[in-house]
Amino acid sequence: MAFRGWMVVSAFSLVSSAALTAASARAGSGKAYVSEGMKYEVEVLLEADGVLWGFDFLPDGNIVASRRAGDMFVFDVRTGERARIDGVPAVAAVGQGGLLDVRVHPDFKRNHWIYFTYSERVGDKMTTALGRGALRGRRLEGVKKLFSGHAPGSRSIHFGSRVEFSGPYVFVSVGDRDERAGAQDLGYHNGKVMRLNADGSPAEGNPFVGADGARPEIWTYGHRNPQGLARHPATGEIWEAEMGPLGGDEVNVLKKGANYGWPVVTYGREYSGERIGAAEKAGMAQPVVHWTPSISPSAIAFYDGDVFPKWKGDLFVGALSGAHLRRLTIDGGKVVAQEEMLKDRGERFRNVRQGPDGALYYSTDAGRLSRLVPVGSARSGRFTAPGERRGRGTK
Ligand SMILES: [Ca+2]
Repeated sequence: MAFRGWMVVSAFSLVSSAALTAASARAGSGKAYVSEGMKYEVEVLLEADGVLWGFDFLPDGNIVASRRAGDMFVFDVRTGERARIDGVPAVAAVGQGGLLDVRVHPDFKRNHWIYFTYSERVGDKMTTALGRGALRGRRLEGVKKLFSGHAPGSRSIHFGSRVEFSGPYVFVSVGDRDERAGAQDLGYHNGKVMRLNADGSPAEGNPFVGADGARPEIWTYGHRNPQGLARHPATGEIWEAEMGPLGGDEVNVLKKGANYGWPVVTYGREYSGERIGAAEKAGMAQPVVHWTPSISPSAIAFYDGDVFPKWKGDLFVGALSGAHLRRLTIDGGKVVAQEEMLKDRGERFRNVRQGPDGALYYSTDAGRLSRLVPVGSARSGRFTAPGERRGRGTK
């Protein structure tokens, strides 16, 4: 496929190679999958190099995406054109670190704000940071660091992190940085989910404001490596997914000030097989669902679109080591059914989001950005959701 793309580039040198990669990939596999009686197929939109960590939708229907290696770009779904965004700060792309999540602020039309998380160097250590800039044209302007996790650590793993908006608040998750005790210590941001104002300051009403030695940004604690955050479209609750060690991956519903247990309470074990903690303890919240063996959940997303009506209310989980997209049917806050999807594709599913067109989009560690559409609509490249016009997003 790459060779064919290169050939076309030679013939039509005015068109960018990124555009051609997308256009030739769009032909898709044409393979039909079935879920809840609905036939769907995968439309590969883009093949980038390396881990496509985050992506989100701009109001004009274009997609802003982050590569863990450290760059951000805007992708035009209609033309396949990809344009690099200038002004992205340098990140520490080491181990699991790099440029991580990227989100479009709900009020982007007015403020042009893009939020992103990344691992940054602090002396000879690293930590997780949250940045914001205004996207104007193909440039991030007025970039500011809004938050930087305490304390920086020497390991290059467990940075988290996701960003989720809810009303005026910005939720950000940070991993335990492989220093377990910190997840239970309110003096550290490690192993926590923060609730911030739009400018990165601690939100009013946060549970540990004024508590001795506690970080005022903290909303919940006792997390290991949370790479999934999603606001429930009906209840407004923030749901979270985190990776356990050997087993013990979890999805949690976040409650103000709650302790999710790590490493005191976990269903996971040491890689040697030894127990780490107890399964339960009074005062520590239990997950909604947990997985042993591990599937390594990265992003999570609720589906509430009209394109796949039988998926309404379901939670999608991108699994890395599990190499599938997992669909959870939720009833009364409980997981009542699970489906492993797209297992035949052999991908590590890094991010998943519903598009403004009602299709389900995902990105992978191999750098593919794809969407699930009803069978027959991918190859035309003209998929349009019922009752919606292309490029008229709401997010
Ligand atoms: Ca837990």
